[in-house]
Amino acid sequence: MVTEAADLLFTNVRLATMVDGVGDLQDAALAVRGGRIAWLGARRDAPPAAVIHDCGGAWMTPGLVDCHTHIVHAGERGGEWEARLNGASYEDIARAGGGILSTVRATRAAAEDALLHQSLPRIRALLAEGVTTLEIKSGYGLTLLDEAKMLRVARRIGTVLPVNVHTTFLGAHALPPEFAGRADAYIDDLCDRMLPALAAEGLVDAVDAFCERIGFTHAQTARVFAAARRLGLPVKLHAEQLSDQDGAALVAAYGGLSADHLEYLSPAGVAAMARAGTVAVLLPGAYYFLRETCMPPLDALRAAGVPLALATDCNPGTSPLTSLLLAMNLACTLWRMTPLEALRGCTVHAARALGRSDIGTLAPGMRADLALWDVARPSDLAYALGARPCRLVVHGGAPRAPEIDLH
Ligand code: DI6
Ligand code: FE
Repeated sequence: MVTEAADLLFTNVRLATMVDGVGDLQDAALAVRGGRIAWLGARRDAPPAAVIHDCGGAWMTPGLVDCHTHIVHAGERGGEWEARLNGASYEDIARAGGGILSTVRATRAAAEDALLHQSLPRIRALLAEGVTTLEIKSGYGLTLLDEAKMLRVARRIGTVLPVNVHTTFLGAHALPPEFAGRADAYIDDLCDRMLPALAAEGLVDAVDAFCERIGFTHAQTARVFAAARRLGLPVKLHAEQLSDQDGAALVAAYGGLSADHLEYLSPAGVAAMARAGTVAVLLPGAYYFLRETCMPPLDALRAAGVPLALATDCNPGTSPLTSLLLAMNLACTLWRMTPLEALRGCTVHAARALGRSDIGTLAPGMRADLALWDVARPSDLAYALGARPCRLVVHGGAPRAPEIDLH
C-alpha cells in the first residue's frame, strides 16, 4: 500500500506490463506521481489520487517505442518505387544517383522550418498509434550544416510534440557527390570535423552507419565507430540488409546498442550479438517494400537469446511506413514472429535498443509513458490491419488524445 496521494490514477484497467512476457495484471490500477509510475497493482489496493480515470476494463501497455526511423526528410520517391516495379533494383537506382541521394538533394534544398513541417504529419501518424518515444536519424544532409539542420529539426520535434526523441547521426549513410571516388576522405571529414562539431552542440545521442556495398565498408564503419567511442557516444549499425558485410559482429565488438535489418546475418554475427548484448532491430517494412525474400535468421536469434526489437524504418525509399502497428503485423505475417514477440519488440526491447531502462515496461519508477487500447487482447494490436485502436496516450504523466491537432 502506498499512502501518499498520486497525481493521477488509472483504475479498472488491465495492464500488459511487459515484465516477463506480457505481464498480464487484471482488474488493476496504476498510479502516476511526478511523471513516473508510482505504484501498480490490484485495484482494491490503489492509493488515493487527485484525478481518477476509470479505464472501463481496457488494456494498457507501455507507450510504444519506434527505435529506428529516418522520418525527418524532404521530398518523396514514389517515382522510384514505380521504376522498381518496372524492373530497376534498389541498388541500380542508387548507383544512378537516385535513391538516398535524391532525398539528400531535397533535404539540402529545404529550409529548416520547411523540413520540420514536411516531417510533422508522419510523426503525428506514429503518435496517433500510441508511440511515445521515437528515434530519428540524420543522413540526408551529408554536410556539417545539413546534418546539423536535420538533427535540430529532430530535437525540435521533441519540443513541439509530446514525444521523447533520440537523435542518431547517420553521416555515413551515402557518399555525398562532392566526395565521389573519395570515400575515405569523406570518412576522415566525418570523424575529424562533422561528428565532433555535432556532438559538441548536443545534437547526437548515438552514431549509426550504412555498412553495405552501396554504403560504406567494414573498415570505414570501424573508423566511424572509433570516432564515436572517442566522444563517448553509443553506436548502432545498418547491418546485413542487402549482403553480409560482417557488420553485426563489428557493432557488437563496439558494445553497440543494436544491429538493424539483419536479413543476411550469419551465424557468427548472431553469436557476436548475443555475447555483446546487442539488440536485433528488425525492420519488416523495408523487407516488404523491397520485396526481399531472405528473412532475418529469427530462429537463430531466438536460440541465442538476442532481444528482438521492431521499428518502422520510416524513410522515403525503402519503407514509407508510418504505422508501428502495421510493422508488428508485417513481422508476424511475413516472418511468423508471435504477436507477443512483436509487442515486446515495440516496447521493452525497443527501449533497450535505445539504451533506455526507464521506458518500455510498466513498473514503479518507470516514466509514465502509457497507451490505452480498444482491443480484446494485446495480440490484437498486431492483428487488425489499419485499425486505430489507441484510445488515450500518457506522455511523462500527461494524458493526451491519440490524434494531435497542430493547428
Ligand atoms: N537502409 C535503409 O533501408 C534506408 N537507409 C538504409 O541505410 C533507406 C534509405 C533510403 O532509401 O532513403
Ligand atoms: Fe534504416
